[in-house]
Amino acid sequence: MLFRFRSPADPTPSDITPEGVYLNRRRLMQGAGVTALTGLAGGAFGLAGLRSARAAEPGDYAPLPDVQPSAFSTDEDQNDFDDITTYNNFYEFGTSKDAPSRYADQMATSPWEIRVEGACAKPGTLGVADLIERSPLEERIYRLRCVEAWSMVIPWVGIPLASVLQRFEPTGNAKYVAFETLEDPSQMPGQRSRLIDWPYREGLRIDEAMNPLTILAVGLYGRAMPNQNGAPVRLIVPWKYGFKSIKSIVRIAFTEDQPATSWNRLQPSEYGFYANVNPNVDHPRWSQARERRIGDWGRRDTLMFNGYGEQVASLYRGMDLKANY
Ligand SMILES: Nc1nc2c(c(=O)[nH]1)N[C@H]1C(S)=C(S)[C@@H](COP(=O)(O)O)O[C@H]1N2
Ligand SMILES: [Mo]
Repeated sequence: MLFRFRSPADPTPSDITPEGVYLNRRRLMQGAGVTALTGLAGGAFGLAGLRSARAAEPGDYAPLPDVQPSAFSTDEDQNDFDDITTYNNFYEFGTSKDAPSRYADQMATSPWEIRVEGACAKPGTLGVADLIERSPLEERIYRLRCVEAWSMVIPWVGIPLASVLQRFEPTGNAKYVAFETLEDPSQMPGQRSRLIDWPYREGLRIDEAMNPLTILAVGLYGRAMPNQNGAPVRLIVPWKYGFKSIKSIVRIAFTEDQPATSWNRLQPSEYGFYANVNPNVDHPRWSQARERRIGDWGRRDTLMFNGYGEQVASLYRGMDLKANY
């Protein structure tokens, strides 16, 4: 079910300006706005690109074989397939929540390779078909908490990121891991508008990347990943705000220095590098204390580290989480 109702307790759209609207406004102030806005609303997509939303069905996606359950999964109610595949953030396809489900089928996801390079002994490429075929797949039913104060519970299918990274033998200089999404405006109409300095970039400290909770997800609900959710392979870091979980990855690099990340670069006072879910540290424009689970009426308390503190709190011992937001 697509969420269409707002409880009176919800922040209004003006409380939580979707990142893209904020950016359009910023560009307006820079004098480039008219082009940016019209580009996004019509021109960039073109009439032929205007599609009606069609609910995806699990049966549209290939089943993934031998998916094992995980002790890290939550037993909370899972969001419907329909919610998970029609209420998305994937700015490469537009800034509205339904744009990815309308436009992401323009992206070709097979064959797909990820370049892995930087501070490692064995740089190379990772073929995604091969990765899926040869890796033990796990179901990880995780909470995903968006910085916009909504959340979902999603049954991902994935592979621990650590097991993938280790194949490339990171060296002692590998202090961070940087990730990049595909950049191809011919397949990603949102990239024809310069909302973000494409490609979308994210990064983790190496110990965060190696934490057993961190996965590369290749599907959901036991099936291949829908394009709007980041096919064919995306990151999932469940204790961090959703924007860290970068989609449709084509490059992974081990780095010595903290890599530049898209949201941090756009608005450093609002989006930190760490972006750990933290109900005690408000976003400058709204509270992070509570959240709306998509599909629910009311709101619930947001949990420290999105409820994954037992696994990850030790990563941040001694750090000031107000300064390192
Ligand atoms: N490349 C890319 N990755 C991205 C985004 C994006 O716009 N582009 N949005 C992020 C945000 S803000 C969220 S909340 C999650 C949403 O994932 P979902 O649509 O699968 O629920 O993806 C993240 N990964
Ligand atoms: Mo998000």
